[in-house]
Amino acid sequence: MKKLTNRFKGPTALAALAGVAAAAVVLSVAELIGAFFTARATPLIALGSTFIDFTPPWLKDFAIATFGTNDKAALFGGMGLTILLLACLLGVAAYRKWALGVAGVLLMGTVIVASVVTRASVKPADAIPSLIGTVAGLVVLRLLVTRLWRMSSWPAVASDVAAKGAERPATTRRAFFATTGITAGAAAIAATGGRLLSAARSNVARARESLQLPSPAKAAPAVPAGVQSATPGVTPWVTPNNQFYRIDTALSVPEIKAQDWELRVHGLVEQEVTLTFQDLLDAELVESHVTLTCVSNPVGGNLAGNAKWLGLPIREVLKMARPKDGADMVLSTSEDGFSASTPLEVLQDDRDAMLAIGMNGESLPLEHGYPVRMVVPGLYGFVSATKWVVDLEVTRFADSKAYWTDRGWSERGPIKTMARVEVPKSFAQVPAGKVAVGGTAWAQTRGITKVEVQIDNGPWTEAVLSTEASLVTWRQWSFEWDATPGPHYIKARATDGTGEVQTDKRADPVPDGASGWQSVMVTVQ
Ligand SMILES: Nc1nc2c(c(=O)[nH]1)N[C@H]1C(S)=C(S)[C@@H](COP(=O)(O)O)O[C@H]1N2
Ligand SMILES: [Mo]
Repeated sequence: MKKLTNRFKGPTALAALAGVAAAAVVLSVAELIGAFFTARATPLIALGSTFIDFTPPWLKDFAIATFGTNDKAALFGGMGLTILLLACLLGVAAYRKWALGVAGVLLMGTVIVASVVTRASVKPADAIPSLIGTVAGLVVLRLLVTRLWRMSSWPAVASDVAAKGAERPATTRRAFFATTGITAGAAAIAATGGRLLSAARSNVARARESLQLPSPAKAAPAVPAGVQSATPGVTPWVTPNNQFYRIDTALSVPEIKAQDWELRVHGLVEQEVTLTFQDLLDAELVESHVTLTCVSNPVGGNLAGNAKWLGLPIREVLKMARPKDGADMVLSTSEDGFSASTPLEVLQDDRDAMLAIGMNGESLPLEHGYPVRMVVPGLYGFVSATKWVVDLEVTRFADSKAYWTDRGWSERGPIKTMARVEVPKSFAQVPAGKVAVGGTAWAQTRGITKVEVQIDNGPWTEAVLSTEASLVTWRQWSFEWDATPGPHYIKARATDGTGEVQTDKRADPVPDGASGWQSVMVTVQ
């Protein structure tokens, strides 16, 4: 029994450690060298992105519902754990049979290289860091495993291990830990250095700061007084850039220099058009407030934001390209390979769908699509709001599929009417008497004409609507509630400009947006 414990506990744990060190070397060496290549092609980012691409809709939905805009941190956490476990197995396998170790490292290298080279807009040379990392990992694994074999204190495990260790000088446990420790330390330094170096080498953020936006040919209509809900604590009507929700598949934000940016407009068009950033600066830009909404937003969720956008109406670009008969969709693609299918007529009508370069008076923040993104009033972001947009293909819904359509989501995504209760918050404790209730409602392009509130199973009562700024922005509301002690439920529902009352039918975000009435439980004291 003693023998068995020794055999499996001692060397196995150390072998696992060796595996972890080797995997750390693969990733950190590749990360460090990767600083000189495309950021998106460093192994951790590429692996994570590949994982996202294969994420089924239910899991994406779960991740966003559970972690919200922290979904990326959660992804990296999960990925780290998985790699850790596999690395332990790798070490143990290599210790038992070296050929298995070689196979394991090569498999790891292959998976990384495959995920690197299948990213959009990466060059074959971007595989170099991962290849070097793989070789380095293999060398380190061999080094550490050899030390383990040479440790005389283990009873022979298998005959070939014994044979290998027999005639060599013995290594001590301490020497093994020292080597592993140095390796792990070096890996940590290399990985951190790689990240810092990537950041230092990127000057897109600085270029963005110094970019001067032109003034619009058509300024945004002045925001009328009284758009803000009278209830304190309701979301600001204009969402500041640093509070604007961020949802995308980009683990590393694409860094596109404005002077390198080009948009190709092609497909079913009479005339292919290529636009440069300078073309946009020189064009007649328009400015308008538009509320963006994510299809993954659960009832009562906060994946919606309202900003003042500056850009060129896509209508004008399409006029130059002249779509052919039969075209009914524009497939917009980002530099990192995301794509969205937007109905052609939506981009041609007077709602001012735009190629935006400005957000609330600044250049687009990098994570919101710098230098150019699409903003399309009335449609969820996944079918319209392509950030880092570089390609518009005029095509047909029957011929092309967008990124999320291929992953179980709808090919079209008009925004559903939604009322949100923001004050009081769920599970709040409030004093009896007059309680200010308030929130935000939206039904972009149709507008909000009524919000009603229901307490428990009482009558639906009209809330006070704040001033309407336009049909493409959200509208806030407030409601004075005479609260009596005890637990209560506050529900809200909106009516849109067509007269349709928000449905109480519950739907999940997949495939075309959540619906249902939000119900907020509060305790009145
Ligand atoms: N390139 C790119 N653009 C994208 C996405 C993406 O994953 N990649 N996500 C879309 C989705 S689902 C939404 S809801 C909006 C969110 O825009 P925001 O992050 O600026 O709020 O961007 C859209 N544009
Ligand atoms: Mo979204």
